[in-house]
Amino acid sequence: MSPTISAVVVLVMSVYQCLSIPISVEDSSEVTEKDVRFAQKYLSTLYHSPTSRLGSLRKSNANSVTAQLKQMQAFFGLDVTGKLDEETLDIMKQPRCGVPDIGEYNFFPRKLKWSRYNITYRIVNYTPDLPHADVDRAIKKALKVWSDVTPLNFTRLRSGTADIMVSFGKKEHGDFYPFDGPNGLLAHAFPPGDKLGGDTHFDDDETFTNDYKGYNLFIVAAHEFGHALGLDHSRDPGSLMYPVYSYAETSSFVLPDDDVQGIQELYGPGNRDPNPKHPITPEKCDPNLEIDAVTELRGEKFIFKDRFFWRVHPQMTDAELVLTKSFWPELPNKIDAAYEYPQKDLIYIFRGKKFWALNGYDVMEDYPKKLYELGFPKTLKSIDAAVHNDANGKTYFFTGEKYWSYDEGSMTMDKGYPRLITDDFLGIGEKVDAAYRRNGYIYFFNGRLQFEYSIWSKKVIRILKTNSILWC
Ligand SMILES: [Ca+2]
Ligand SMILES: [Ca+2]
Ligand SMILES: [Ca+2]
Ligand SMILES: [Zn+2]
Ligand SMILES: [Zn+2]
Repeated sequence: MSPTISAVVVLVMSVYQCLSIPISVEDSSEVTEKDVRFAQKYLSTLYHSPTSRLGSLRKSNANSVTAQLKQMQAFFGLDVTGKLDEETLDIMKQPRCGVPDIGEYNFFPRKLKWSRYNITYRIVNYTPDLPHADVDRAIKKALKVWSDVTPLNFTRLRSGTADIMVSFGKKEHGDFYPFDGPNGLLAHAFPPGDKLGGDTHFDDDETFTNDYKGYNLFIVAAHEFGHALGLDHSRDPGSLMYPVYSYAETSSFVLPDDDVQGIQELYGPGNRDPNPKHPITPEKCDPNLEIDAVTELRGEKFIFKDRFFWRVHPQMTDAELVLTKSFWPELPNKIDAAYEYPQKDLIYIFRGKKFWALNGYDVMEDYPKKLYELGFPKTLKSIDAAVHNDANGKTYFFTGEKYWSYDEGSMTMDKGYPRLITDDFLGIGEKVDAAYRRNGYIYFFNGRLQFEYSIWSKKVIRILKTNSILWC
């Protein structure tokens, strides 16, 4: 990418800003003037297309902004209206990578990649946020994510010019792609090539960390190196190359399958993959779909599967797939069970012997706690499912073929439990994967099936496919 092209981009951005091309706004929404300006800047930075760049210098038309907005909505799987609404703005405001989602590489019809397997890198300067050794380690580990699944080798240079020059900078930092202060854009990288090609820049107005707080340097770097090796953004919200930042457990990080496919298309597989099990993003309408846990939360349904949950609004037929850690970074990747206790506006999340109480985005103090603190035997390793019954104040916990009854009022386990599931919940099978309650029914999930169980008549009313909860 030549500096001339970059200069054109900056010029176009300023034209957009001074002409203030209107974006149509969804009528009922509470989108402000400031939001509109923000959205214009977002689109001109991240959705500029080669034609609109030059075209809009002469006759800047509102159509191209609408077209960009539609492209952005399509990229993120939103309703493609071409109008700015709150849902679209929410995504625009999430911290993300500064590399455009579309447009940037349309100049280059060929796939950009390095023509050799031995690549050098150099850490040019450091952030004050972390000790040098931590930065060195994060960068090395982030490159290893890619060399593990390809024949690529990375060698560190201490001086001179390396292929991948890694640096930290603020605002305008020498490449005509200025950073934007705290949050917003976190970093960017150039596709393989000479000079700036492969170079990777971090916005040092961010706080970079080696844990879940702030922005984890390893995660941000691993994403950027994907660009430095030739990858574009992915629409798969489970992929590393998804443009929006999300924390992932770094010690157990395994490159998702979508990214493995992408990089191996460019370089082929290596022969030293230490962990060939690369996580796949679940398909909601998979006829064999089984789920880990389900709960209501303030009227919405949260359906957990692997590292994700689907969020289903009561009036919407479209389920949004979200990484659990992007909502609650402190929670484990995968969970066993979840239930809502509306009286306290809490949901409880279970994994192994631990559980967490959550109020919206916040994890309550003193959590996680241990299962035995609820009255379970200390030997119990995990639970399968949990559901609260508003009608009698009890919460039922399912473990294998048995279930327990817990009294939320007295905060004690009821006497006489565990009992056999088949003795008290006829027709739902011998185990429960997940359960939630709604309008006098409990929905029990067991494999590919869900059972609509009437609390009053104590019997199964309907049997449905598990994926019907996702409107499939
Ligand atoms: Ca370079
Ligand atoms: Ca920033
Ligand atoms: Ca479960
Ligand atoms: Zn990116
Ligand atoms: Zn830069």
